[in-house]
Amino acid sequence: MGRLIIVSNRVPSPRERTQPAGGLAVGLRDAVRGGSSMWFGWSGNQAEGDGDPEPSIDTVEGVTYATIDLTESQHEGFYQNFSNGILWPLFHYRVGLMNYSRRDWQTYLEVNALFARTLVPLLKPDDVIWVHDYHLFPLGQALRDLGVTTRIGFFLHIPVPPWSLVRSLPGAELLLEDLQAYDLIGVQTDEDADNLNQSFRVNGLTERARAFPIGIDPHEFRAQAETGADSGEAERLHASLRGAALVLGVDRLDYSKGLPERFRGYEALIARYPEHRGKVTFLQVAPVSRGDVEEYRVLRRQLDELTGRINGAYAEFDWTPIRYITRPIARDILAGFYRMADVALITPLRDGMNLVAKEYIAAQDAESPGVLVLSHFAGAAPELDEAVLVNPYDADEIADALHQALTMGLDERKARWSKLDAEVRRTTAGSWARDFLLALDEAPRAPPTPAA
Ligand code: GDG
Repeated sequence: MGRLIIVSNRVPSPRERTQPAGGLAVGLRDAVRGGSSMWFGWSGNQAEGDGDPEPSIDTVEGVTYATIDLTESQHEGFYQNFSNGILWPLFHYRVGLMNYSRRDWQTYLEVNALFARTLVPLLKPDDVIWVHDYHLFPLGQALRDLGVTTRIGFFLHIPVPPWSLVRSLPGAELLLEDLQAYDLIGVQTDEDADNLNQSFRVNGLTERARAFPIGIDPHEFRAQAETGADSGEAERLHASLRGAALVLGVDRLDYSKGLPERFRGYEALIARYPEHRGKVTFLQVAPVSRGDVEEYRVLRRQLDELTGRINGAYAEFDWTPIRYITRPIARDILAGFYRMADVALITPLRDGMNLVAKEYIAAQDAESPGVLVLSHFAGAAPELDEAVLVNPYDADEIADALHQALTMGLDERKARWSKLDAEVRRTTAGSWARDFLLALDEAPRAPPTPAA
């Protein structure tokens, strides 16, 4: 067996205790454990000179971490502008937020070529390469152009819209052609696979997409939640609620997560069901993400305003309807909060999967589990269909779902939760990686690259 080479834009620093919020790092950390593997990507640091950077290499607990620095203009064009300002909104069905520029597209291609040039000297002939996410669509082709013939798989963590939307990206056909260099393309749901295969088909390309829904490590998360629920922080949170029910939201501060719509849904609950006033508290944890992209700054201002307005209108001198935190919270404490929460309110407008939904289920106490209110548009919804599913655009539907969740009897909570828990245990981070890599091993090989 050759090594497993994971490539992603950001490589989490193995020596840092606090890991950044974000689903990709969480899923992959579990995948690289055990076996011989290398994780390659951007260090998060700024390069000084203009020449190709030297990778820095660090081996921790059997995993080799090889990272390169990027210059400020590479980071801006490749990561901030093209990946997060163009591809992210487009793939989340938000074409109107896409800020297209040819120059950024060029930088995106150049950085992918740079990743390929610096990775190739580190490769061995029987390595298996697994590339992750939209930052690196063209990497497989760039590696093939440099003569790499081993298996290369790709996994896309975000949703895939139909071709009628994808085609709004100038040059979308070129990206699809580049994707043909991968032997297998994994996406989160059947809908995503159908959409991507449709894009391949209408462009006369081979259908290579298959659904591999990502999971978590439920045993580890449950243990963290049990420890976290006994922490001083959980005790303080509990005491501060003074008997009120806890509704919890946890998301990176991102416009795909439906936060303003969610706040309005919660407002509709306390407006239309006055019996919950003073009896419920909504805690939203939303660590700031991509704060240097304009749309994210706009969203933050909007949420600041909404929170202030709703609290101003409904608070009592001894009750605050919404508690809103934009700093990250340590993972084990957060897990404890999940366990304490009576309801998790997870209402993205679009989401590749949404690991928070799975973590919430894993964290529950089987004797008195909480209720998951989940958007139809999360990739997790087809698997977690025993949740109370909502259309996140309808504030009144969110309010009704919250009321249903807050008043649900123990028997129904247990019945729903045990089915959800079985789903969360069925596809874990480990089984996801194994299933993908097995399928990659068996996939028909991508056709050889035509001579340049
Ligand atoms: C992308 C796709 C897909 C959140 N706040 C804090 C914190 N988190 C952790 C959560 C969870 C992770 O970050 C978020 O994962 P999600 O899956 O919910 O969302 P994205 O970051 O958008 O991830 C997504 C995922 O990739 C995997 O394929 O599911 O659809 O968008 O683990 O717990 N962690 C800590 N403090 C926080 O305040 N420590």
